[in-house]
Amino acid sequence: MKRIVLVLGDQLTPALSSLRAADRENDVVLMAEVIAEATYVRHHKKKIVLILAAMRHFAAELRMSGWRVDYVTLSDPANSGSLHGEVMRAFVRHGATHVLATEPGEWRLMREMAQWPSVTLLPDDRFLADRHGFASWAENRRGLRMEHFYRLMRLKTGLLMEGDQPAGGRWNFDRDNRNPAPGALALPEPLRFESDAITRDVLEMVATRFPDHFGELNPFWFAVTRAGAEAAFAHFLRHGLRDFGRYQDAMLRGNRFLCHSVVSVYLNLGLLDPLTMCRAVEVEWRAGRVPLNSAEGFIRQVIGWREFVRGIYWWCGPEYALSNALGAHRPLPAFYWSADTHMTCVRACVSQTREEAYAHHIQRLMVTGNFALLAGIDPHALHEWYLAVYADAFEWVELPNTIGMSQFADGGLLASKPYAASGAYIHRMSDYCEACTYDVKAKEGPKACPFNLLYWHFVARHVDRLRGNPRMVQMVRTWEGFAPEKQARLTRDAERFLASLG
Ligand code: FAD
Ligand code: DLZ
Ligand code: SF4
Repeated sequence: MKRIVLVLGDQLTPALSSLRAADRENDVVLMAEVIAEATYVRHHKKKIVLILAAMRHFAAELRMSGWRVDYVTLSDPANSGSLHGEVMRAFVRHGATHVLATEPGEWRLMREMAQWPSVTLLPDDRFLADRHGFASWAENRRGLRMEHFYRLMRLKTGLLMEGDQPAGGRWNFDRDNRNPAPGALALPEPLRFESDAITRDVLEMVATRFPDHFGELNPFWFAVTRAGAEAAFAHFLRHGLRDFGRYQDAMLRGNRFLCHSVVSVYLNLGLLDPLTMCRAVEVEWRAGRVPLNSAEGFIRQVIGWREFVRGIYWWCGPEYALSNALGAHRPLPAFYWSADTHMTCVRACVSQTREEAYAHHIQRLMVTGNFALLAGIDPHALHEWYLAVYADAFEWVELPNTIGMSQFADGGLLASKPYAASGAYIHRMSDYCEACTYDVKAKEGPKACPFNLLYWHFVARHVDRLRGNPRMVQMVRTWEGFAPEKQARLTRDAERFLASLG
């Protein structure tokens, strides 16, 4: 029986489970650029280029290694516009009757593909923790904490272990990782790549077909091949990893990447392998080239957070996307698209997102995420924003980060407390406030930093819920200790600001 092996845009891995199970002699690999996948949210232009250019390069690599690949471009006049339509057309072209595929990374497609008439879906085993293993771990626990899960992953992989003990005597070195940034000049930059003819074709096509999508197309400098992604990661190992831990939480107007690896874009497409990366990081530490806090910090993000959020995504089911435990319903302010705001921190993060389709974790969590949390923005609208604007955004990783970590919309399933902070946090970790119309030190009045005003408004809105959280109860007591006139002034100023959001 001849089969169609459907390989999706974020499955660009030669050892993918579907390719391992396929027969190179008889089966046909199908890769299809379809409008439905480019528009289920209106992805950033750079994200579309990254994915389609990487798909085209991967198809060429598969052909080189002996696969028969049927590649449908977006500009093919017969393109049906959907993955299902393309599979049906491929059945006819190749006389095939069955599809073999690795499970997709989204409930939306998972549910759709499971309905296809003749399909085999294989687990996506490019992760350390399989979905069912995570579910049995999660089901037997009262609370889900990344830190507990992470220790299991350390034990499972042996990464940074001395026997059954963590290297350096601690599992987590985060307390060494909270330095503000040094001068921008001391920092490395990610490796940038020239576009070849294949990528230039995609750039041209995206410019023509998606002119209204958010984001700048040029300069486009992401790698679009495995070799490129590996070079980008090797560059990070050499130049970024040493200070990765120390400056992980810092933000600077003059440097968008600091010591971050900027590899999620490659990892999430399948161009890099998480365990291989972490082993390479461990080698750097064992060779004495990088400190343990950096190596451990990086490894924790990859085998801890990345795996943990994926486990939560599949375990919680499709309804997780609708969580709204804090009852937040304010529409997403227009400046999330335009960057047109006097808040320098938000302006910097949104402008950078528009230009790069990238912002690092603290920019996502403590600036755009924190603002939305404090202002009570509808978490689903925010989720669609994050899914659209970042080149590394796929729902299995984006959704739990947004709904759970950033918005506390799952009521504390993923995070032990809301990541809510006043302007003081942003001031400590960045140089944004120095260039802001607002005064980060002002707590009230027209010049007061909106994060300060909204922080108390947030506490006041959720007094009952926050009182039950040992990590937030002090903030509730502080609010309740304010004189009624002060509470009224803060509430009035915050509401005036919220009304100005439109
Ligand atoms: P580095 O700081 O260099 O970290 C190394 C790697 O660790 C990353 O490449 C990534 O694979 C992994 N990692 C770090 N933190 C996380 C995390 N919280 N969850 C999962 N993996 C993590 N990450 C995505 O890959 N896709 C998303 O769509 C995404 N959406 C997010 C939305 C919000 C609201 C927040 C707060 C975080 C989101 N993250 C997402 C997590 C994190 O911000 C990015 O992984 C990181 O910024 C990618 O940049 P980097 O490769 O330079 O990461
Ligand atoms: C994100 C994306 C885009 C923009 N385009 C395509 C495409 O044309 N063809 C394809 O197979 N995949 C694409 N993708 C990735 C899918 O949306 C992704 O596989 C699902 O979101 C599951 O993670
Ligand atoms: Fe952001 Fe407030 Fe600082 Fe301005 S003063 S940059 S709004 S934190």
